[in-house]
Amino acid sequence: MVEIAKLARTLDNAAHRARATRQLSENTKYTLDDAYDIQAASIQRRLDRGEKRNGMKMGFTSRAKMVQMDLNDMIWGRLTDQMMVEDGDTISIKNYVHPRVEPEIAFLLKRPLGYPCTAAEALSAVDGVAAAMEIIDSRYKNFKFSLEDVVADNASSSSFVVGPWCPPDSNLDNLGMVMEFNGRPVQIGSSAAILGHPVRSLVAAARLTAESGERLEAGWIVMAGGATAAEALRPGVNVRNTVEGLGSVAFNVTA
Ligand code: OOG
Ligand code: MG
Repeated sequence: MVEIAKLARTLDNAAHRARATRQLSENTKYTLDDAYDIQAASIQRRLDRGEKRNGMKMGFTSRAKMVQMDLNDMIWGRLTDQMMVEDGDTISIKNYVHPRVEPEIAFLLKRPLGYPCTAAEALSAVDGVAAAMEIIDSRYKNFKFSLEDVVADNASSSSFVVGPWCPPDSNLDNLGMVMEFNGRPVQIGSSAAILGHPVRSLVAAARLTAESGERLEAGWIVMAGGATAAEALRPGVNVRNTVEGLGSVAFNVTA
């Protein structure tokens, strides 16, 4: 028997205290289904502390990310209101273990989205699209993990920041994306890196949530996944992601 609650507590504590922990798979044999159960239980602890669920994130939807982390399967995680950083705000590196940032695109849903759905149906549930960034912060030492380990650890999700919402019918096809540290480009990519088109990530998000017995809800944000490899954060950087036609989103990092 895999001790779901105990493993969930280990990861929740590691996130809460910003202290790295060993990969669960070093001591425990568990399946991918167990991993999603551990994730759900660890997020439930956050909800029990008063956080509110407000979306979901997709992971490994681009080749750049799969290559960087040496994993080839799409994964997903859960977002809460506490994870949200306001556009332009400052985060303290102290609250993280070893954070990295990646340029993304976010969707805001105006109505629930079940599965099956076509790309057009998915887009008809969208209220806005925006330039976004995800701050990932694996709770495992050295940012190293198996597929099960990273799924249990809420797909490394730690924080996310979303720029001004643009109209839902904005073109998302092959948009240039530039992520800068203090005005210097550190990652350059295209929205096409995200499964060929970010709406495919939204459809996949609907499918994966449905498969786990949940549903994408009205008001939720869906993060489509990093278009490029992630960059390590350090104090003193201003981080900006600019997406062609969608504008930009930024935050600052202090010690
Ligand atoms: C896992 C999370 C992947 C993405 O956008 O592909 C992810 C990780 O790289 O630690 O968030
Ligand atoms: Mg991501």
